[in-house]
Amino acid sequence: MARKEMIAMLLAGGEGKRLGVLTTDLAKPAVHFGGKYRIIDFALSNCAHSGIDTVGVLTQYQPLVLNRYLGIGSPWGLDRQDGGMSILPPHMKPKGGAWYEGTANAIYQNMDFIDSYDPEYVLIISGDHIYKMDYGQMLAAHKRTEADVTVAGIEVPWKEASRFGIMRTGEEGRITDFEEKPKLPSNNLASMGIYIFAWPVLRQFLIRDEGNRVSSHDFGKDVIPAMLNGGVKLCAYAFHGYWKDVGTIDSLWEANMDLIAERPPLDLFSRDWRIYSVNPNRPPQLIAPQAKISSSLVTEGCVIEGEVSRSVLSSGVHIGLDSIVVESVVMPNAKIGRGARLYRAIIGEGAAVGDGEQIGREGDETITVVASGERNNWGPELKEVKNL
Ligand code: ADQ
Ligand code: ADP
Repeated sequence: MARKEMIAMLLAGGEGKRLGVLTTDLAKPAVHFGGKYRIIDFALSNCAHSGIDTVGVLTQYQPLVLNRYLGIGSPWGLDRQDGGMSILPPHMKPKGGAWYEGTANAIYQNMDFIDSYDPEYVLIISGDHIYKMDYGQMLAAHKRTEADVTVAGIEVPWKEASRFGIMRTGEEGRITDFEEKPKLPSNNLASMGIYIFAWPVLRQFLIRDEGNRVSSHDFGKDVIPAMLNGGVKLCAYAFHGYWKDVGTIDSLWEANMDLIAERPPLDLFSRDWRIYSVNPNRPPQLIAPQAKISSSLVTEGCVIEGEVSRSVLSSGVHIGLDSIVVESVVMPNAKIGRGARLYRAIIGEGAAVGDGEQIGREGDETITVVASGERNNWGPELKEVKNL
């Protein structure tokens, strides 16, 4: 293999428990987002724009749809002989083999893959974040501070701080404290779970962590704290753009709503940082005479007969006559019956909401989720549409 200065390892194998019925048969990075994307598109597009041409994708939980979607990495410019995309599921080795335990163990089990590129740096990223980030700028900061490890950090609202790894920094951004998901956070500078490591340093600590019987083999819980205690130089890279971990129902809904805010904090329309995705190749969206649509994202293959406002519709969604859809996220090929009412709902892929059914309540803050239905059905058919 040709030598690479930096390769990326994308963690995409977690169970995504907190997304509940949306991830029972689907890995979280493959969950649909923003109408025409899947969550993993953001990290992969960032790699493409940052000039990273070698990406290992670590998969484990429910990988079927994800693998099929990633293919050979063409939308992200990763269909290449020299580097490119490699899907890395757990595998057997001469000395046995095992499922990936924590995130650090997943990387440990793929040390040979990393070694084959003899990289100076390894970028670890996650498949469940919505953001645009130039990893090249982060690498430049890593070199400037002469750190062994750089952890991307962002200030989060205090009430959310206990969902993240929380850092404190001293001079020149050097990390002095790190606590994974503290019950009582002492700061609101969160780790974004995006790390650049000097590969020899990470390699050494991964081997050490494997030998530690009480470790859960996780970056945030084990490896980063061990490095801090071991005198390794860790620096924070302050990120000031939009970043959202969409690991919970509320955050997934919020991130979708952010796209249709009056001034969207994340611009999907900018030409120079496009988010690449696999085109669903559906017919154009059809807006029937009775339909009303405002402040919404509507993807191809949708048929709209009812009223839709402040909502995000994925491809092949049918919104029936006399139905009302407000502040909702509808995944591909879901069918909303006649006269149905949706308020702050997330409707799973291929789900059917019956005629006259109501999901969520007007004025209620909570987000209601309807489980995915048949994943392979093919959206609405024209003969269902009346009065065209
Ligand atoms: P979490 O959000 O809890 O915390 P974690 O569960 O470690 O993240 O998952 C990170 C990524 O790794 C996800 O994309 C997940 O799918 C994947 N993953 C998890 N287990 C895996 C396994 N065994 N094999 C392969 N992939 C796996 C982390 C950090 C925090 C930080 C947040 C930011 O630990 O410090 O604040 O990310 O979101
Ligand atoms: P925004 O996301 O703020 O709307 P644009 O997408 O219009 O910004 O991009 C402005 C410039 O900044 C472009 O050159 C784009 O490539 C770059 N850019 C966008 N997001 C980021 C980011 N998170 N980190 C680094 N550069 C970025």
